[in-house]
Amino acid sequence: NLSLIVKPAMREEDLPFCPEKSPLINGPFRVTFPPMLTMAEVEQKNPFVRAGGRYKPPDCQSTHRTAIIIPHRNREQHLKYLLYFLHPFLQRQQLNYGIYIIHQAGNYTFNRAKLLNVGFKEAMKDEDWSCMFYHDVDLIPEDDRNLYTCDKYPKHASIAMDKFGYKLPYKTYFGGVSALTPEQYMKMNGFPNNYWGWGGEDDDIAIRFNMLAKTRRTWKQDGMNTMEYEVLSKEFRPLYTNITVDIGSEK
Ligand code: NGS
Repeated sequence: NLSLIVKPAMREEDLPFCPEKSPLINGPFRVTFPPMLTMAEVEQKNPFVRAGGRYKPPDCQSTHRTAIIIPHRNREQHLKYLLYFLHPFLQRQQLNYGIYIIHQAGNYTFNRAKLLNVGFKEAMKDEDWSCMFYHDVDLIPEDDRNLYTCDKYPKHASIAMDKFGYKLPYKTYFGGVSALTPEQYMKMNGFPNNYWGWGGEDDDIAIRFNMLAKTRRTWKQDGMNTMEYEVLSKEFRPLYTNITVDIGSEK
């Protein structure tokens, strides 16, 4: 005798809220890179991630809607390993999340901060995200108590990195991984668009909080209100949304 009971799918609004602290959080974990890993294997290991790299906890309503914005060009290996660790990490935190890769088209000088601005604007068209994580492609979190949620103040998440001996390189360092709410972000006119090539943009961003030095004169004229770009494609890949963008070049 077999009976099959088909449970109707729970509507999201009927689910209980997720607990304040996720029971799935374990603390530190060892980051080792499985050799020969393929993107297909990363997909197989993440069966609950939906197209565009979107996820919601199946059994509770998350109060956090976090978008991860990752500037990218020609770093396929880094991206694959980051996704391999990041998806399970975010799921253990019971977040409603989406991962966005902002791919700079062409061969002009890379511009990290402008790509982050594009990521913010494009991601907000998809969903009313409550928190944005601005994330380098070559950084992997090592402890899931480092919550990918936003706070009352802008937050610097990469406060201890292996290449800096697990310390900050300098006190005001704001590079690597940082998090702001959309309100915080718009209040500071987003990030600067005019740092082409390596370095400086994160220091400019940090200074926007207290409006010191050069950015005191420039932040209102250089940011979300002056940004020009053209989206060339937007693809909903299994593990991330891929936005390819032409951001121009240094004048
Ligand atoms: C500073 C850069 C930052 C950079 C930091 C760490 O000097 O953009 O080094 O760099 N500031 C300027 O160039 C003004 S790192 O060691 O990660 O290569 O994030």
